[in-house]
Formats: sequence, structure tokens, C-alpha cells
Amino acid sequence: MSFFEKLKNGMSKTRKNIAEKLNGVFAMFTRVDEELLEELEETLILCDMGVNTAMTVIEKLRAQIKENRLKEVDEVKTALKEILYELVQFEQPEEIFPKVVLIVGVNGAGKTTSIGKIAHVYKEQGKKVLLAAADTFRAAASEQLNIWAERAEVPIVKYGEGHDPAAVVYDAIDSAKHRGTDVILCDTAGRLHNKKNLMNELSKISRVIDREYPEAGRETLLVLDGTAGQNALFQAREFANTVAIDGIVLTKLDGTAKGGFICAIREELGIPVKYIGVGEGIDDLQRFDAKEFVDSLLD
Ligand SMILES: Nc1nc2c(ncn2[C@@H]2O[C@H](COP(=O)(O)OP(=O)(O)OP(=O)(O)O)[C@@H](O)[C@H]2O)c(=O)[nH]1
Ligand SMILES: [Mg+2]
Repeated sequence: MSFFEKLKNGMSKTRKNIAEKLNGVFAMFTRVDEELLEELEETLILCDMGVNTAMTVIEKLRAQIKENRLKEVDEVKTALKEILYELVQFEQPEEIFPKVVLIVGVNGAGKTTSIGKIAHVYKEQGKKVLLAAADTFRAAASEQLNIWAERAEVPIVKYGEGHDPAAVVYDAIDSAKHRGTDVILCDTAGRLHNKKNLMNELSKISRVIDREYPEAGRETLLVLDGTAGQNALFQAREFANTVAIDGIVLTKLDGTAKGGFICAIREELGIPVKYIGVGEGIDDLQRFDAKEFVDSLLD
């Protein structure tokens, strides 16, 4: 299956949700008027784009209709496509290897699963991957990561429950230097109910990486549950206040998630969605492609 087919299949429910509704609106109208814009705005909000983002998008659309004297519904559709594309596209910075990737996010968002999938993506690219089980808060956490290490056929550094997560990362870096690892993927604890602890833990891990591996590339990815809607946006803000987030992994887009959320994240937080999770299997992760996303939304 091609990447595009997979994306379409995997995201089918998400895509259907927005695409059907959006295309439906355009099919309903023959005239470009305020009513069309109102209907579009409502639809965008229904697709979990959030009120603010939907309003911004419609404002831009209204301005373009006026400026370019758009008279045809199809022209408005093309303009909307362009606006949505501008909203979600981003420049992928060049990757620096070796690199250390910190995976953060609340409990159950899909951190451990996403690490398994990301490990697989890098491995397919011929990179040497190492997992670091720095979620030592929960007894079963490192065992779960271990299962993914086996699936992806990559090595793992893990200790038992209650160990210092920063020490796990320290050892992983040491091991990576010996093995010639390209990418270290660090699982972290997801608890947010004690923000201070979480912040301390993440910044301690961060300091260890700075000190022990300053030459390595760094990336912090926030994993968000795509079905959590506006609540996930709230979580993202909380995390962004704690650590600098380079990108989002949006999971469970195979579920009933409404993908308009991707636009909301970008507009409201300025953080790009880098990967999307479309299932529980090791192959069920895609690098987010803005053009394909927008093309799949509007005919
Ligand atoms: N359908 C679907 N399920 C997913 C996806 N990603 C993760 N899951 C499921 O979500 C559940 C939680 O995933 P985990 O990877 O354990 O989440 P976590 O963030 O590591 O959770 P904690 O370790 O408890 O903080 C599991 O049942 C996964 O199979 C996805 O893209 N699609
Ligand atoms: Mg986990």
C-alpha cells in the first residue's frame, strides 16, 4: 500500500468526518454569500477546529473573497484549501544525528506505542535506534516498552520501577555512544497531576542530555490523544509551559477523532503535528504531510 493509500485508509474516519461535511457544504451552495461562510464556520467548529481557529480561517477566507472578487463556490473551495494548507504546513528542520528524542504526554495518550512505531520508522530508514525506558513511575511501563523494543527489533535500556529516570537516560546515552546509535527514543512518565514533579523530572533528564551528549540533536515530541479534542489542546498548553515542544504526535486518528484538531493545534499553539497515529500496529504511524492532509479534506 502506498503512503497516501495508508493515510487515507488509516485516517478514513477522521477524513470522512471533515471531508464529508466540508464537501457537503460546498455542494449545498450555488452562491458565494454570508450564508455559505456561516455554514463553513459552523462545520469547521463541528470538526473540532475550535472556535478561535475556525473564526480566523473564515476571516481569511472572507478577506480573499473580497480581495480577489471570488464569485464561484469552487473558487472559494480552492481558497479555503490554500488557507488550510498555509495553516498546517511547516518547514521540517534538517535532522541532526545522533539525536535524542524525548517523548512526553499524559497517561494513555499513546507515548509507548508511538515510540515503538517511531523506532520502526527510523529502522526502516536504516538508522540504529535505542529505546530508553525513562518512565519508571509505573511498574509495567518498562515492560511495555520492552515489548515494543522486541517488535521493532531494537535494543532497550531499562531498569525496574522507582529508578531515577535521568539515570536511565544517562546509561542509554553511554550505551548509544558505544553502539554507534543514531536515535535514542526516551519514554517518560505521563502523570500531570503533580506538575512540579513532572517538570523537575523532565528538566533533570534534559540537563543530563545537555551535559552528557551536547553534540547530539535534540527533539521533544508531545503525544496527544486525537480523540480528546479540546481537552488535548489544554494538555498541550500545560506541557508547552513546562518544556519546549518541537512537534506533536497525534494518536488514535483511526478512531472517531475529528482532524480539524490538527489545524487548531497549529493555529493556537504554533506547534507542528509531525506524526499521526492511525492504529495500534507497528506500521500505523505516518509522518504528517500537510498537502496530503488538505487534499484529502477537500475535493
Ligand atoms: N486505535 C489506536 N490506538 C492507539 C494509538 N496509539 C496508541 N493507542 C492505544 O492507546 C493505549 C495507550 O497507549 P500507550 O502507548 O500505552 O500510552 P502511554 O502514553 O504510554 O500511557 P502511559 O504509559 O500509561 O502513560 C493503548 O491501548 C494503545 O494501543 C493509535 O494511533 N490508534
Ligand atoms: Mg507508556
